[in-house]
Amino acid sequence: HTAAIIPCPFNGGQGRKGVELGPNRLIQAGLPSQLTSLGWSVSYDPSEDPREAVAPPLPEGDAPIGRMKNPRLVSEVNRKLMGRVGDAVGKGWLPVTLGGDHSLGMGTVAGTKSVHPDAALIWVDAHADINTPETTPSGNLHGLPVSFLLGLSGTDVAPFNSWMKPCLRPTDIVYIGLRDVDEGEKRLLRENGIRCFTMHEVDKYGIGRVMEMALDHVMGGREMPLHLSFDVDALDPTVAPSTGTPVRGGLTFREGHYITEAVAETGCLVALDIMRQEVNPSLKDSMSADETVAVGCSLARAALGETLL
Ligand code: DIR
Ligand code: MN
Ligand code: MN
Ligand code: MN
Repeated sequence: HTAAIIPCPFNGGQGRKGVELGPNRLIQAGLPSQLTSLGWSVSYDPSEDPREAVAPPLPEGDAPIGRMKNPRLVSEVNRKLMGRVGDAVGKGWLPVTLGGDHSLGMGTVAGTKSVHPDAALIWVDAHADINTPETTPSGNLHGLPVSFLLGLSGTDVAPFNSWMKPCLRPTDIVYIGLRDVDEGEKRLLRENGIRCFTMHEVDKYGIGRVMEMALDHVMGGREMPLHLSFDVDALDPTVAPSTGTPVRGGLTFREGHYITEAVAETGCLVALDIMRQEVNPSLKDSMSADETVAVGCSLARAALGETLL
């Protein structure tokens, strides 16, 4: 098996600096060699500067379009990322995309879907990231990737509609860990009948039963390609403190890892995103950054088959 590490130091989908430092920190922490130790052959080119992929030339500038901030930048970065993820999946490799903010989910999922149109998607997040250009309260595109993938009303807009075609059905996606969902998003989730396991369901059923139900829902017990997009802010801030919008009451360390372990057990994982470990370079925060980076690495290892025994 080959895992292709795709570092994506991108912060254009939201306003805070720091999220672009995550990928390099995971690599410095030894993620490539950790995956090698698990028996993967790892495709990763240290001589390639990942910053080039996230800084495309934008001759026409990047003024907001409607409420959307940095629309051309986010669009172009995701268009390229779709190609990279699609190439890897097409070769039978497992792309491990290291974000970067979660607007990148647009490109990663579209890349997986370009090869496996029937792929299931598990979105682990405190947030639903399903605002549309009309419902977004912030204009930050990290809050919109799922609506573009679904092709919800209002998403057929330039510059995205030149390359991004709706590729996800509402029955393909399941959420785990939600606890900070905007009013407009609640309506969209309801209207589209999307299955959500919020923190309430995690408390009620336990993570074991939640994973059974989640996998049943999107994969129906069948062998089906599976994409896991893991936003580190799904974890409780005590576990992953170094993230831009900490929301209390999140997944424990074990619950987060159980999700990735259960995904590994399916044997169906075809693409993995580890998004949004934000790293603040200031000394005061360096401990929490280290902890968060360590959790990002261990989640990736668990998803790629590391077991406790
Ligand atoms: C918020 C985004 N719902 C918005 N929040 C996220 O601005 O659309 N934070 N995704 O991580
Ligand atoms: Mn997210
Ligand atoms: Mn989030
Ligand atoms: Mn389905």
